[in-house]
Amino acid sequence: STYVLDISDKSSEKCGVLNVTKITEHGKKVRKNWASTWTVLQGYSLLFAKGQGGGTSWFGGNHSKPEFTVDLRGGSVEWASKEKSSKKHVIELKTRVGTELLIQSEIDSVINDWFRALSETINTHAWE
Ligand code: I3S
Repeated sequence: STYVLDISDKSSEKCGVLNVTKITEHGKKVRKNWASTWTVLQGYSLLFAKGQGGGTSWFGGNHSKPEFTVDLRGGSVEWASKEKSSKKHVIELKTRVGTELLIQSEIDSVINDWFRALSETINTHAWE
């Protein structure tokens, strides 16, 4: 794909480095693979780009190539139960097409801000 996300775009609502893993794809359980991931919330899209060396390298440039995009429309977000992960501060994001992701940060304020932003996006947009 030649699509390049311009992270300096003023329409970017939120971005940062989070720990992310997919746990379900198209309704099927997949093996966890936690990775430090550059994450951008843009409108109702959540874009992920895996960073090298902990993710900070993405801050250096203005462009990163999204590796994975999630459409938040019709999805849901909640705090993950202890059964889903032994980590603390874990958000469980479910999409309409049956993808489930866990999103985590060790930093309370960071993950709380993301929880708020994702909830607002999911609850604010009107879906057909
Ligand atoms: O839900 P699980 O299977 O306990 O998740 C853990 C495993 O994915 C583990 O990897 P391997 O089983 O491939 O070695 C990860 O290292 C852990 O981080 C996973 O658990 P947490 O509780 O960290 O999400």
